[in-house]
Amino acid sequence: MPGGVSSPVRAFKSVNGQPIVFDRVKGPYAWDVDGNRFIDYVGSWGPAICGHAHPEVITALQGALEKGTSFGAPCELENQLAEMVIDAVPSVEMVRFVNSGTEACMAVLRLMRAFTGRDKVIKFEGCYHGHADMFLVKAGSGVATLGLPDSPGVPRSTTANTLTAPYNDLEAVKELFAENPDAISGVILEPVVGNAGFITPEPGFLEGLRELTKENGALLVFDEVMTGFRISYGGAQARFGVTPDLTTMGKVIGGGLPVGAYGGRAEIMSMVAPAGPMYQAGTLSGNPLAMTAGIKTLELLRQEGTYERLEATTKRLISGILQSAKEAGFSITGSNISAMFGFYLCDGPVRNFEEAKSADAQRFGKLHRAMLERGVYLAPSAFEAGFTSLAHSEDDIDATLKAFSESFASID
Ligand code: KE4
Repeated sequence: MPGGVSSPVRAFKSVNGQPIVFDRVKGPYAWDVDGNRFIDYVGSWGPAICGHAHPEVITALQGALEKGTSFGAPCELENQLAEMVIDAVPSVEMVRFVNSGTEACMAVLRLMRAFTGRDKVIKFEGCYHGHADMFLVKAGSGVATLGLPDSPGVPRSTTANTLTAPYNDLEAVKELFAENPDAISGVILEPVVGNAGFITPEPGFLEGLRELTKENGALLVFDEVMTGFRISYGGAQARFGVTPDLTTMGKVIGGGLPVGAYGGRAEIMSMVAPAGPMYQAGTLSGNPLAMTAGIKTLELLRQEGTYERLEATTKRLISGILQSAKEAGFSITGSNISAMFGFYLCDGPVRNFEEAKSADAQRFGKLHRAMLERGVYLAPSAFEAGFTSLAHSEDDIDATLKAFSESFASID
């Protein structure tokens, strides 16, 4: 297995460490094969928002297993999850399930082009939309972590239609539209960036993109694979009150099983085969196991008080992290929105990828190792966000903050 992992960011390369091999997870915890327990703030990169292996999700899956693992035919469950997504996410009138966020983003780009008849797309530096060729341009997450701004194997002809701008820079987007009249199918972005560390949209940025795309006959697409059902039950679009034309989702809606989805205005989604001519398909799309895990997870999330609780837990965590860093004399900037948080070891503010790269990645590596030694598992990269869950207790947060305080005091 290349690098000994199934996904690059797990290799701990950017924190100069050896990956931890997990044996099992439960609630906020992970245990490695040597029996060491960690308080987990990666949560399988987002899906474990209710806590790992939630008993109600496991029970629902056990029931579904008895009826088979994959049908390759329509099933009631996919309609049930589709209705829950449509009811929750403001932009979604129609939805198609796939098996990963990458698939969802690949399909949504094809749909943007099919609907507008235009080939170019605007993405933002540091945003990551999966590993499809046309998105591997100044991407975030593992691409940034491994310093692969343009991966080998991606033809220039493919990325020639991918235009990039700095995040939070409306003027740069305006210029791209002016330089490429009637040629840009749309703008795709993480409405809250979790793949360049944690970068929030400045006031007016999302609203400005909504206006600019409308003025130019282009589509606005929110990649909510990470923010969906995490920033709020309706995603970032509900929280910020900006409705895109199309949305991609993943992670949480699979409840820990492989699921991605793309959806949006029925007028656009009706182009997707077999309703329309735009082809996209998948053997395991909508499979009953993944649908079952997703349905149960959303049922748990839509309960009263869920997001207030996630906000309180995460606010206490990030506030404590900032305080312990400052007490140790470190420069730090950071924040949270609901159950997503991040910090940079620099003065800040961090408004885009260039500023994120100015943070002290070496020192982050030392902090990451010090925290592992104290039983806390942070994302193994300065270019990732952190994730809390409904399972992280007050005691877990206390223990985490104690580990941060000791770790900051122990590194230089
Ligand atoms: P997947 O193909 O990994 O399911 O989704 C791709 C994707 C698309 N869009 C956004 C906003 C995403 O965050 C992701 C995947 N996120 C990374 C974590 N930063 C997945 C972890 C990994 O690559 O191992």
